[in-house]
Amino acid sequence: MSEQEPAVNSATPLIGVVMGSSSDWDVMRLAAEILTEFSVPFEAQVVSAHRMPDELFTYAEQARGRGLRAIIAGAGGAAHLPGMLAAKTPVPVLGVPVPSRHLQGVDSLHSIVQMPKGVPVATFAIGTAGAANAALFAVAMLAHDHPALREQLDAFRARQTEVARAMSAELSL
Ligand code: RP5
Repeated sequence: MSEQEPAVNSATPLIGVVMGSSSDWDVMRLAAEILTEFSVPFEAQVVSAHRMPDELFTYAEQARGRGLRAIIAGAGGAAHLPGMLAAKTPVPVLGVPVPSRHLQGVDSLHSIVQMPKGVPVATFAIGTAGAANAALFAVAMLAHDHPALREQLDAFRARQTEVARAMSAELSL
């Protein structure tokens, strides 16, 4: 694990967080917050598939060489960003369906999850839960080579368990 401070757009990111628009950031920042909590170096940027196709290709083509271990890609509507990234890089792509104005993200989900056989995109839940879980999944992937992350993940889960156990005390008529 790098000793450097975690930050958006770290000099040596292990995880790329990309999205189709700055309007996706309210959702995708949940992924950034988890990566920050676990001190995983990452970068975050807008790479619109249909408005910046050249940049998308460049990003995907350079991802492995730059040392990215996973790309968390969020997009809404006809959400081709994760699939196109996956088509152009062997780096695992974790897709986050962003809620859309007219179809509430069901369109985003179907666009991302229905990849044809041969080019996988790991697809998460619509919205903030999906963004957070994609980051937790990325942490779990890194944890294999980083024992400290494994311990952090165990502690994270243990805290959740304690919170859930305490919930019974909140029940009342
Ligand atoms: C997609 O279109 C983006 O991922 C975003 O979810 C959606 C709307 O984009 P904006 O019109 O807000 O830029 O490409």
